[in-house]
Amino acid sequence: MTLNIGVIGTGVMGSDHARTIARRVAGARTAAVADLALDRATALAAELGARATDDAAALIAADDVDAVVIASHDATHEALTLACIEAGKPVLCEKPLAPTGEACRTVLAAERAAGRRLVSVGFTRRFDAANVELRDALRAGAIGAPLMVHAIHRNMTNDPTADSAVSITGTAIHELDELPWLLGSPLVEARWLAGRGTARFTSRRDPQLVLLRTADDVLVTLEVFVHAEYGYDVRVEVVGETGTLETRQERLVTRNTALSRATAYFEDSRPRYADAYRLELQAFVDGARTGEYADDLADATDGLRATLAAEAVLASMRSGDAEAVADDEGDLGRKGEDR
Ligand code: ISE
Repeated sequence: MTLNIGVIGTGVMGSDHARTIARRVAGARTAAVADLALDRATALAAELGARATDDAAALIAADDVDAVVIASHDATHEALTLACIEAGKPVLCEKPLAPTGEACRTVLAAERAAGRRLVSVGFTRRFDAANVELRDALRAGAIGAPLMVHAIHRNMTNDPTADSAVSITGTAIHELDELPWLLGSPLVEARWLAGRGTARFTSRRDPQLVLLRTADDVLVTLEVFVHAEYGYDVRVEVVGETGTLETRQERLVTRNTALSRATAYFEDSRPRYADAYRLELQAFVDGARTGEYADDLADATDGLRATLAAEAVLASMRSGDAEAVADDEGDLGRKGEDR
């Protein structure tokens, strides 16, 4: 049985997901797309043989939609995810699950009341081949115990109307999930810093530096630079007792011409993580069809933990001090087990 998926939001990520589902995910099709920009949704629907609407609630309730992907504005995630739970439809919500821990807990409570897993969260880095290889090497003891991590998250540019907090809730949120997943240890403390900012992007502090500490006392530096201009440069280095592990992934071809050697960066996350997005969507479809979800597909508890870490960073942005990351208080969702 082919899974009919409705995609809410036909912006950059939503249209990319709709096309990936339609062309590169087995066992599913893009049945409907929703966006307030109905002309944009209509054009995408025509391209994919789907139907278009400007009513997200109607799409969720529709009989020809079995599961939902939410790629609309972050502020809509909580309400739309709750509507999917109410309709009993599996949902993959783009990060963040919700802007506050309280809103994430509301989603978790609704899912628990539904009695089965329905919610997955789009922390795509878990499906990136380089990250999986690094985590496997770390788990195999390749460098001994991890001691320190240096993470870099640079965009060519980003929303010029967004404030400094969005660099955390919309960009660093990836690392706030990815790093505990890589290290197998939750984040317990955060400190936010910013120094000289670029004069070429003045709507927010840019770059920003976040210092994190895990429950295993591993220190992390996380640089977030959303108007770096030169390329989409996302990488992580783990420093261990006997060596380091680092991810690098520019384009696959290095050019050697005229006495020079050059490689190129991707423009943004879509080409850089194209296969990770496909694997994530495939994992969601497989889970929605069987009820058994891959461990690496983030659930609502993972969404809560990342948002709690983001809240600690924002608290430090306000206080200037290190701030503790709130505990998930055992709010481990339907599974009920820690990981
Ligand atoms: C965007 O929403 C993403 O998810 C990208 O991975 C991130 O690099 C970018 O900063 C975000 O705006």
